[in-house]
Amino acid sequence: VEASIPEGQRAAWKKFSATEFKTKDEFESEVVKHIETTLARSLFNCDEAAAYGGVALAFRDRLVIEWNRTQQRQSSADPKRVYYLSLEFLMGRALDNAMLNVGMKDVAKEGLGELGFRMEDVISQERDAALGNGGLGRLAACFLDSLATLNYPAWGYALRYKYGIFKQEIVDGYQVEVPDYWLDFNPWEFPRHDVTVDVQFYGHVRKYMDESGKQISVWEDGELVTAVAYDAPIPGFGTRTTNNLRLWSSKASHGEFDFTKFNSGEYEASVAEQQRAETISAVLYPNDSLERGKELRLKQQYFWCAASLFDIVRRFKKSRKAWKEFPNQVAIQLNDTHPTLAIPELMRILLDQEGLEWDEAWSIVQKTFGYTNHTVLPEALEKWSVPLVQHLLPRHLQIIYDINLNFMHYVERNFPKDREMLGRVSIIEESTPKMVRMAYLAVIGSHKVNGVAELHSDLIKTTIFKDFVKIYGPDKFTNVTNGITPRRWLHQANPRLSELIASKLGGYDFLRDLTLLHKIEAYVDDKEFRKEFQEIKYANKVRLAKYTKEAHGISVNPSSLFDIQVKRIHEYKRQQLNIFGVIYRYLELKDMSPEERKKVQPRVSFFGGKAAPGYWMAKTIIHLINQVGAVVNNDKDIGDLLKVVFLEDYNVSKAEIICPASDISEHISTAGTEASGTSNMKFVLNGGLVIGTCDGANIEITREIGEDNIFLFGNLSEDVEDLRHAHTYSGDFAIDPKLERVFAVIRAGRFGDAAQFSALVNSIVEHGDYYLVSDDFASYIDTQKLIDAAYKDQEAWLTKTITSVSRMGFFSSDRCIDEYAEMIWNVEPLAPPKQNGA
Ligand code: GLG
Repeated sequence: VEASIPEGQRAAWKKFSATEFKTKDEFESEVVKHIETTLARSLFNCDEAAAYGGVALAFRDRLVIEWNRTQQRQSSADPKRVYYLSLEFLMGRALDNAMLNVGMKDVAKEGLGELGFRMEDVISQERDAALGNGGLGRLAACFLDSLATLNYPAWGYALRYKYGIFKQEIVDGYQVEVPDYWLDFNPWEFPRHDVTVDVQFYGHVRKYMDESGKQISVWEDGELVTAVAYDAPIPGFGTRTTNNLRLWSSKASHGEFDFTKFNSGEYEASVAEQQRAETISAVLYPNDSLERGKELRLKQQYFWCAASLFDIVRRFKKSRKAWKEFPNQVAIQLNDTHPTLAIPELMRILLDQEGLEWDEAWSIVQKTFGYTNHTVLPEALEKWSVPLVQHLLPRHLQIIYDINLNFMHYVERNFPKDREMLGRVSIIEESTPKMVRMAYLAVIGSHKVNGVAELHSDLIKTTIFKDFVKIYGPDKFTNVTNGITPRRWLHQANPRLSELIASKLGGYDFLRDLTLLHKIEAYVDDKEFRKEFQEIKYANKVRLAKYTKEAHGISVNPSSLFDIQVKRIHEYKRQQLNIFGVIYRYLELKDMSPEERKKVQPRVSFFGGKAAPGYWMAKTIIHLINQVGAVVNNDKDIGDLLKVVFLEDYNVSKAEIICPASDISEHISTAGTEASGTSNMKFVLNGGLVIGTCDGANIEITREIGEDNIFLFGNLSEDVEDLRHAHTYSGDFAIDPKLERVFAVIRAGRFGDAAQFSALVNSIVEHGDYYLVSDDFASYIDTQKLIDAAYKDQEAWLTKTITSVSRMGFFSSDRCIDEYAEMIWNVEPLAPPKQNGA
């Protein structure tokens, strides 16, 4: 790599090179310097927010030093790199993570104390970076943590949304969305005003023959929007590798605004173009597992893919290797179909700009991409209308048609007898208007396709991609079961449990190799260990109870059984099943005599999660939960026996408080609908048990921890189709009598105006109960009773939780990343040198 400082001056440079703080005093000196200079505050006006700023900047300096070294090391070694393209990265807070990964938190805590601040207060000043909706975005964030920790040369690429996922407020029991402007102070990002890409939209394609008779396509007369890079350092745990997350921000391409218009008095018109351009990266679409075909969304996708690909190709070209080497230098993973336009975009670059022949370009493309599918729900499968793609990306539509034509020929040759197959697998759906099926394009343009848990990966092969398994053979399809980073979801969220484990295992190696957890199973009968383990769970419940009181004014008893369901609100995840079960429990309590009530296991039912703003049924479910809470929590007969809490604005930093505090968490999706789920892993790793259906990763959790340690219920995925069919056609579909009782009190207005809940009830009673709430209700209630009984035997319960924790090693995202690296990316780690100094 060329250095910009001449040989003769490098000694001086090196002498003054930035260094990391090493002691408490050095830390304090940097914090004070940043507060006084970078933030222009003083001894007299330093509040907790400013203290957060000072600490964040001090740690940021450390990260930047290692980040620069890592980037330089990767530039000179020039190994194969991984590029993880994800429209969402749900990062949460960065400071605590930086301190833990860098390993200086204790020093900082002491130093901060000397300056007059408490570490917890300072940490909680930070806003969540909430550039994601739910599981898919958080998975991407866990993957970045693992990639850095395992020393893989890897980049994340996404958009720098001005507004992340909205903040949820509950007003009179209803969800209200409030914009999340999170950038007013974000010390973790670095604008790279020198790293820009002009991205084209609209226009048309001109074709001509060159002298050699070759067809040339020129995409011209479009509109340009500039992408500006913003970089964020991603530190690994216990390693100096610090990778890069690059976020693109959009701005108008020629100057700031139109001066001719400005000078002629058309002030508003003069800034219109600028605003139009900035709109592209303005806001994250707040839908989880739902796609709605809006032009701005397609613009976001192309803008991000084009900028990222330009950047990746630019980096590749620096190495001056032949094009056929591209797949040996570059692995691109498509996180869902959102970045699928990267496939025709790379084709366009190779064909139109680099002059490669189709076959060579296509072979490079297929070897470069891998595609991860995250759902089989039909409403989540992306399709874009052909006229829209034609209008916005005319050249890409031609390339997609050419890809499809070649593919159709291939299918025709290989399956001459199955004429229907062509229509079924075509990238273009012959509807009105015609639609581009993005998932098919992603499958055809990639060398590997993976699902995110075993059941899910099997299901995609027998449902949405069945024909493609025939066409390509089964080896193109694989599974990588999801995982979570134990740094954030154990060490950071539950420091006391992490410390207890470390005390038994002789250190924190388990945070880098989570399978070492199996060694704590030896302590399952150790009195001292059991006592501490139980105390830690209790303390975590106290912490959540305290939060519940502060945030919602609801007092809950930490000795109650804490039952938690936190995730996006969606009919397939069945929060309605949970709340109907709560109502049923309430009715049973009301029926009891005071004597009988004394024998009941007290319980708190916690809910949390956002509904997509346009998802009316999900909003109704939130409303019902809050209405039930209002009745139950104020019923003198009930007291502590049952409480219902809706935790407002569920997000990553709240999950860090919530996940360690469960006795039971609920993962109760209709079998076959939840691809994996990842909060199930977080709850079990923190010593909670699960009530769940045989769905997603619940199945593998059961395999790992043993079926005695999980409460499974409900119909199996192989029976779902028949049940649905019977609901609609057999005529004798009867609602479960216990559920009927619940509906009767809702209809009677026990939880407020019944009309508000009629669509929810009718979706089950009259419209076929697509999510099998009634079919699973009895088995759900019975299983909840088993849980109450099991919880009475605290010793047996404790044994189950300790055993489960010790068997969760498989669910580290480090294991996932090693599997991707080996099966899909073919990349090797690039470890930092042992000695300091790059
Ligand atoms: C998905 C699924 C989840 C899955 C997550 C990460 O719904 O089951 O755990 O991604 O793979 N669309 C999603 O958020």
